[in-house]
Amino acid sequence: MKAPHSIVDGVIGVITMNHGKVNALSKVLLDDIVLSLESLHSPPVRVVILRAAQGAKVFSAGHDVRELPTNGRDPLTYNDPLRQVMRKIEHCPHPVIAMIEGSVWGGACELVLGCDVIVAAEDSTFAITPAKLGVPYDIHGTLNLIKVGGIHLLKEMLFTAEPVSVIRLADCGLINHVVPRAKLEDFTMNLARQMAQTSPLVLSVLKEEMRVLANAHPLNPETYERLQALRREVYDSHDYQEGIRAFLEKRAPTFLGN
Ligand code: LCV
Repeated sequence: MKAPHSIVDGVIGVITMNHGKVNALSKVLLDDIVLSLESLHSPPVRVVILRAAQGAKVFSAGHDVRELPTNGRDPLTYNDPLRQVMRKIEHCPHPVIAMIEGSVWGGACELVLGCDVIVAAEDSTFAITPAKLGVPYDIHGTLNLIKVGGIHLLKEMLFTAEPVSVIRLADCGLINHVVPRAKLEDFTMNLARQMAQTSPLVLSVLKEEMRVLANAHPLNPETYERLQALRREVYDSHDYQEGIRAFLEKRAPTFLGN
């Protein structure tokens, strides 16, 4: 498996992403995360930790760019494997803690920011990259970014696509804790143990309550169709093809704005 899981102390489920050098979010890796989350859904598990292998330099390089379609199809739809993982995390009855070591890129930022609590090693960074790749971020993903707050910081991250230190992200409230690498595992486990001692019924109800309340943004069909049309302008563009081609050819893209 690319995302095997284990159970620590009888109640803490740990999913470890271990897929190649950079944990690119391929369908294979994301499907494995779904399977692990399903296995950890029921008692005795009370908390889940999502992590990369110990000592990782890259937590995840984001979407597997090689799997993005270049045939005019929407690259990030409802059934995209990342969307399926995000729904699993949202509907998981337990708190899901992201434990971050290394750099987090593109779609992996959404994966992490969509977890319930985030603990990061102090030298970790986050870069949200659609503008560098010419990719139309998906609607739900954009809403999820807005929901975590820090809108000015998020806009800067989206508009520059540059890595930002977790220390700055924590200062802005996007990350819960930043700790030295050597203490990351102990710190995260202790946090998980504290959560595991509380009422699992109350935690699951609170989590679902907050999910429903945070999603109370009705969109009328016309607005939704307009957003889809805006995104389509991007995935039908020269810049989308150029962004992916440049990534695969390991060169800087030449964007034309159309
Ligand atoms: C496929 C990869 C990837 C990768 N996919 O090692 O959110 S959106 O809209 O942006 C969305 C579409 C998305 O998430 O896009 C992906 C965003 N990710 C990035 O922009 C990060 C791209 N990767 C990098 O900048 C570097 O690879 C990092 C800094 C992560 C690691 O650098 P390092 O020097 O340690 P390499 O670059 O040599 O990468 C190792 C292998 O992994 C492939 C990369 O092409 C290389 O393949 P080869 O060994 O075949 O040369 N790789 C890296 N990221 N996202 N493949």
